[in-house]
Amino acid sequence: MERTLSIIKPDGVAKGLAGEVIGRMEKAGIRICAVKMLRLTLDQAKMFYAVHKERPFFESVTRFMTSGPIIAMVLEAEDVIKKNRDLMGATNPKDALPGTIRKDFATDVEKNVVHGSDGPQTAAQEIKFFFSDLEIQQ
Ligand code: IDP
Ligand code: MG
Repeated sequence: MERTLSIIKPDGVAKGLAGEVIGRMEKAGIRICAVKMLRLTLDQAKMFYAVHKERPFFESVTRFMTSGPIIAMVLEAEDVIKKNRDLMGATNPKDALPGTIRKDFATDVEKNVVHGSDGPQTAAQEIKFFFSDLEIQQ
């Protein structure tokens, strides 16, 4: 069993897509073992996206991530990092496959509805960023 961190970003929450996104995950056999809604501060958003701090979109994406509440979740399944990335689709909705969350609902390359960890190490790091062990259902 593998775990990953998923976020329904401020645009996804504002558009009322929480149920749709979670439904797609559950239909794919993914178990949700932790969930919380919160609003990031700018400092927290910059910490979360620190890996992108030299990129031209860093200021904009961190501001966007603080623009409203988000829903952070820990997902569990076999090969869930890849399963979740497949459900999400490519970063830019223009490149995303039909039937993916981003193809169906993203506004643009920044406001793309969902986040998903991209590897085992980032998954562990990102889960820890949002959740303590006590908040995750075994
Ligand atoms: P990912 O979310 O598919 O893993 P990353 O490259 O890790 O994509 O980028 C993190 C987030 O930064 C993206 O989901 C998106 O919100 C934003 N982003 C990425 N590339 C661009 C860009 O070229 N312009 C604006 N925002 C971007
Ligand atoms: Mg990424």
